[in-house]
Amino acid sequence: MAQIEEEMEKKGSDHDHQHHHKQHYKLWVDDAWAKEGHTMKFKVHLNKEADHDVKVYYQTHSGTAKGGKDYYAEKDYVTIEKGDDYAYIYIDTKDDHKKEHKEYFYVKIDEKDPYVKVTDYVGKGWIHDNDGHKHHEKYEHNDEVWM
Ligand SMILES: [Ca+2]
Ligand SMILES: [Ca+2]
Repeated sequence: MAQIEEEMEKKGSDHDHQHHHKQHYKLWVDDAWAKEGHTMKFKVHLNKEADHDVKVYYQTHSGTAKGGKDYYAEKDYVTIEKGDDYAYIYIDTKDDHKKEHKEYFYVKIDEKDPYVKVTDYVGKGWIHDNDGHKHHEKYEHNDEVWM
């Protein structure tokens, strides 16, 4: 028991010490995926609840998926509100009616808030094509193709 109490006291004093300064945060962004034509949701995390509104600046970067062709390129910011520890970045993908492989693009976080340290600033977003299946269905419904 005495040991635990001692331990708690130690933690308590560390905690007090931190409160002499403004809190600092770690921030990271998850990967994401969406069906073509749907909205991609990238989750942005803080390691603890924000004590002020944290603005997160981001922009999209093309991979095999190209801005304007496969998704709508963005340069914007999202706010993690005071009391929250996450927010979502929404990027719309484009339905192009072409049969394709899975394509990807990125969102990259710019470090702008002085109390935030970004530990993973790249989210990779996969677009799952929705045109292959239709093509396949056409064959299934037309037996003559197979004869
Ligand atoms: Ca596409
Ligand atoms: Ca497509």
